[in-house]
Amino acid sequence: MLTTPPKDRLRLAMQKSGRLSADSLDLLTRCGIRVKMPKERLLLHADNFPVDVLFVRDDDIPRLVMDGVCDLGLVGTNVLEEAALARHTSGGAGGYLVERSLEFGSCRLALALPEERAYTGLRDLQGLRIATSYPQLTKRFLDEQKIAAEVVCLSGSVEIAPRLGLADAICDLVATGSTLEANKLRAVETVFKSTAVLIRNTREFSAEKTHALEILLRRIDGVQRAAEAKYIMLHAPRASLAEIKKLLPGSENPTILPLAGDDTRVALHAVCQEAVFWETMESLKKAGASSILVLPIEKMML
Ligand code: PRT
Ligand code: ZN
Repeated sequence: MLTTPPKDRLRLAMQKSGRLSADSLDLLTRCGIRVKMPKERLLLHADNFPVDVLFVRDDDIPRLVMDGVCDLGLVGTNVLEEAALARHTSGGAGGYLVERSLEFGSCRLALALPEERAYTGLRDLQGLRIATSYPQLTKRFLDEQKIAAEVVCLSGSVEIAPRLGLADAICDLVATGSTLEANKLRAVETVFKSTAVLIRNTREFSAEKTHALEILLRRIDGVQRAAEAKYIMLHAPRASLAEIKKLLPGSENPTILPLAGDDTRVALHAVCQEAVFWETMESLKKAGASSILVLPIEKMML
């Protein structure tokens, strides 16, 4: 039985096995925190950072954080908002704060109808039976849109509900859309856009935990900044430097170095804060750049 986390170590809840687990663990690794994947164990201690990781089902994460059993959690906003709405409806206490939005776990909760069913607008949802694992988010959307429809709650395999005659429509998570397609369904409305987030309990942390969280957040920011950022190196005619600098996405003050034995050309090094696409490289080449190298950046602290 788990009780309140210790005063000097953060307790972080993350998904044990599922769509968020590899990315969650990868985020910790990239933040320099060593946690070995569990075999049987529920709670693991990082050996080089004051954090203990609790591996659980994603649905349990909001409650564990709101109740203070864990200080932090990595969870999708779909699960978080659904749990928060349910808690609000039942009058439960306990709060959370979103510390960071993360660059994984993106999906949307969408209303979908059988392909053959005509759809001209929200009014066509009136009076339908809608199957979902997200009754709170679905009901909120329907209420906001003033649609009277019946919400049927299913815990899984929602996409087969129309075929089984259990519902007329579904409200389920969509990422690529291939599950809908395979089940001859088509998304007609987006109910909620979701991404993974890092949340914390709202109670005041001890000085040790506050300090550890500050370091963790700084590292997460560094990891997220570095994910898109690239280090770019190229050779360019001196005469085209102004044009070339304008083409570099999100870069300030590049370093310009002379090239041995060539007075007309220089080497340019720059950190680009945004992604460098092939199109950008092609434009650079057109502007006279050559030997263009784009390198990943592992960590960044500004
Ligand atoms: O066992 P546990 O309860 O922990 O896991 P789970 O089975 O409830 O969740 P899991 O691992 O499937 O998803 C965890 C979280 O990942 C979700 O709560 C979302 O925040 C996020 N996520 C991102 C997704 C998807 N993308 C996603 N595509 N969760 C589920 N799906 C499912 C969706 O339900 C549908 O069945 O994938 C299918 C649709 O995918 P596409 O690509 O075919 O559109
Ligand atoms: Zn789940």
